[in-house]
Amino acid sequence: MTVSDPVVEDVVTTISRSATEIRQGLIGRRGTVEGENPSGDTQAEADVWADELLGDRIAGIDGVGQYASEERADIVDCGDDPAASAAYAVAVDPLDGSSNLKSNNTMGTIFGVYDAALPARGDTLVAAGYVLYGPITTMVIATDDTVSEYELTGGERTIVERDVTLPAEPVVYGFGGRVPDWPADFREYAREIERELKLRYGGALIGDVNQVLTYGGTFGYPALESRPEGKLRLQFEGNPIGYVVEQAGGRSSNGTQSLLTVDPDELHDRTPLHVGNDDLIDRLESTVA
Ligand code: AFP
Repeated sequence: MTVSDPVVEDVVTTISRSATEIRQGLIGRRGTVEGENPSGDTQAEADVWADELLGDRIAGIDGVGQYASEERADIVDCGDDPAASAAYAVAVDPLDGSSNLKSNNTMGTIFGVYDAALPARGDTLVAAGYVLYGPITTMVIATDDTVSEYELTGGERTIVERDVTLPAEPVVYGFGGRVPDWPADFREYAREIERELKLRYGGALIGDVNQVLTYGGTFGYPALESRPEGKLRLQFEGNPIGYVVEQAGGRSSNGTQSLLTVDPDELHDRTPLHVGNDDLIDRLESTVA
């Protein structure tokens, strides 16, 4: 099943076809490189390699005017006229959860296709999604029409579920950061949720969010006492994941508002990130607001 917008379809196909290569390329690239990414995080060899691979391919797509990555300080202007009104901007987290490489746990590739120059609000997204490197490689693609899930084999994608929606009854939760570093109001909310749902936290946003999309519940990486701006990046993680979950009938929040309505200042802005069933996010906002 293809996406109706031909440029978005090209982006999605480029990522899905690269995913098989990325998964294979993780072998032998599990070490870290000198230096840090623009957010100050340690980089795995695979982070840099996946970014170079995806950057070259996505920047070459007609209709893409900008490429930006969690691993690069600056935006890459692509094509003849990057500022062309018809041009989309593609933001990518090439390898989300790369610290899971060492422990051989789930990881992902996250993408967002913005109909605006970066840094952009999440409500300018026309498509977003992720590849999940789990026991099998799957891909979730959200557009303004629907959310679909695919299995990826041999560079091709096979639809496994159309119109993916968050299950009405929440089952799982996962919260990042350390408990002593959670603000008191979030700790109060977390204590309630812990008594109601099952803990599922794997250390990679994509793996944890995919559990919420599959079983219902909530994932959060809250504002911390030591880091009130949160850990996760708005352009590369918050907006794309917020878009997917909202398109699937759930909600996203930075603690006070939908992630998709946050006005960005900088390309690598961080944000508190909460996604999941409506009533769980409503309860979060009423507790921490
Ligand atoms: P890495 O890409 O450095 O592994 O970070 C993964 C991540 O950005 C996101 O995927 C996780 O939800 C979150 O960080 C995990 O953070 P903690 O290591 O603090 O639990």
